Amino acid sequence: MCQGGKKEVALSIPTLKCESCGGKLKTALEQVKGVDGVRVQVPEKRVVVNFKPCAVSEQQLRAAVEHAGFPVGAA
Ligand SMILES: [Cu+2]
Repeated sequence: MCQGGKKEVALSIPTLKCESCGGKLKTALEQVKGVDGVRVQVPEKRVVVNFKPCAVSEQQLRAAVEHAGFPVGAA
């Protein structure tokens, strides 16, 4: 059972420089089970992810971003 809500996290992506990178990142995150929504904000160099914390952890989201080739920055 997957109950108990939704969470939102903003990850800082220092190497996010254009919409093309953003598209790749969005696609990678949308494939992760438990992810409900992805908003890529290129000017702010960050991605905001809505997810179900019972299905996927913030750590797993970071790993997915890094696996896609984008190191996650601090805060
Ligand atoms: Cu790019």
